[in-house]
Amino acid sequence: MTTKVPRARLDSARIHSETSPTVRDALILQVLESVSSTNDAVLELWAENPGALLVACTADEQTAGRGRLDRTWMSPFGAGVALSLAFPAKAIAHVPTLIPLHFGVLVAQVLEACGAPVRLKWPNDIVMTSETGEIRKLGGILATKNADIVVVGIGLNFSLERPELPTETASSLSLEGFTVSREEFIGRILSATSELLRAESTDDAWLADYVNLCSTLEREVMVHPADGVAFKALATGIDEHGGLVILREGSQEIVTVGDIVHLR
Ligand code: BT5
Repeated sequence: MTTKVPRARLDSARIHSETSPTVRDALILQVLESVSSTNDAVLELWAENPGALLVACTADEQTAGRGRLDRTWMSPFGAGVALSLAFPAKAIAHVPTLIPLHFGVLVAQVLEACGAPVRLKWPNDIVMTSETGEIRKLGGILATKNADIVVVGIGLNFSLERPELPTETASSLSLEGFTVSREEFIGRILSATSELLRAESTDDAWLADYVNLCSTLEREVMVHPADGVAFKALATGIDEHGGLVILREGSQEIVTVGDIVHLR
């Protein structure tokens, strides 16, 4: 019989020590044991801290984590990162549809620095790809923007085991052979976010990084529009608003909302 070692709680002091000194002064960070959704908790924290540049909430477990279109996001205790960031909408020039793409790039760059090279699947998935092109989902991003505030939620599987994963195509960093500290990841994401907000840049050079990291391009895909019938197409690019450029029966179209299945 094997006895399982209980999973450790997030170490708040370690997260702080992993952030760069410039972030520490501007950051309000809440580390919770359990919460319904960090995207909701971060809004409460934001309301209590008017004027903050960056407010963040993370939790060891979410009991009602959300994906896009009100889908469920599984966050079993101590096995992943559920992290939500809130910052003033005026601190970022992007149109809302670009925000999850840009944070996808930050997540991929941070994971690369932590020794785990991942790729991105349009629009908001953090994935690993096999040599045969098979995709395994490790995480996702859920971003909302209104006139005053942007909330970016990042969900990432660190040590989830196979039975804990909701689909056959889901995976975790540990199942893929990578050991990454959750605290280091969170600390680095907070630092990268603060740098992005301080830069006040309208430069979209990062979009080239997205294109390089995106495993969806130059592939045949099945497009499942949010409100329509699925169809096959070739994914060829990303437009300036973060839409997926596709060739459908020889004509170019842009997909703005929906799900993509990679065919080969
Ligand atoms: C996403 O949605 O991938 C965005 C996930 C964002 C989660 C974060 S966690 C912190 C913050 N607080 C929240 O409440 N949410 C954010 P979407 O593309 O709609 O994918 C959702 C689908 O992924 C589900 O329908 C499942 O099929 C699958 N899924 C759910 N949990 C998963 C997990 N842990 N790993 C891999 N796939 C998962």
